[in-house]
Amino acid sequence: MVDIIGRQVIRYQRSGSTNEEAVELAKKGVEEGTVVLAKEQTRGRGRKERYWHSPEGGLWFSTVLYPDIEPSSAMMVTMCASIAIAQALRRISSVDACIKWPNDVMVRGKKIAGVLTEMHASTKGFRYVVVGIGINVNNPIPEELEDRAVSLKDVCDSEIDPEELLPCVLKEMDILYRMIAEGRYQEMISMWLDNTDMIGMKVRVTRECDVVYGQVSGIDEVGRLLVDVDGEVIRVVTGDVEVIRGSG
Ligand code: BT5
Repeated sequence: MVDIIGRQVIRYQRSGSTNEEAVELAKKGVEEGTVVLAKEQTRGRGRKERYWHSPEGGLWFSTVLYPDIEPSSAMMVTMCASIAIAQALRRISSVDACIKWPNDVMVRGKKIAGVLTEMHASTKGFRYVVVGIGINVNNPIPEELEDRAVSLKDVCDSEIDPEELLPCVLKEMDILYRMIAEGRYQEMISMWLDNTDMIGMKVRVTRECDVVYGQVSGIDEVGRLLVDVDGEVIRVVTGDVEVIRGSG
């Protein structure tokens, strides 16, 4: 039984983007925890308007939230989603899933899932937060993504019903979201750290203005990545972080 997340699930056969649908519902004040799911997306989105390949066979959905937290702690919501995915995947299929900052879930060094968080905040706080989750379950991975993406079917050698995975992810998210509401950020950070293998890895960080190289030393109290760059620890808020293979 869930408290908030997944109390209502709206299902589409096909949608442009479930995030787009969920944002529209959030603007109308739909019940918190409403999930919009599509079997197929025709305009699936990643961060920075990148595309998200989402044909039939995968699990593509978005959740509407109205968290009562400071906008500076927004990353907690994304963390809640990525931890939930990693834990659910392990629970349902025993795959070795780990999180790559900020929002990717990886299996065998390739991306199995991504999270896109879109929000509207004012000085008074959040009007809404929409958390979009895409998990490659049985969908084929196109050739151009084969070197960096993987599906659950590929790693398990058998098909898992996305509808079976959905309640597992929702249940995990529900527990973690309650932790956010109770201000248990430190516990969330510890769980995130338990689910990553990035600590100590050498990384390339592409920021808006430059590219820097360093070694991951942790994350801070609001989820920013800490990277040691020539003895100086920088905090990465946004940006793309690539692990330099062979490190760790
Ligand atoms: C993400 O962006 O990882 C966020 C993905 C969120 C998708 C969900 S599905 C439900 C909801 N509705 C939406 O429209 N979106 C959300 P980012 O970190 O920017 O990664 C995007 C990059 O991942 C692309 O540029 C590709 O290189 C790669 N990519 C595209 N499709 C992929 C897939 N199915 N699996 C793994 N990698 C993929």
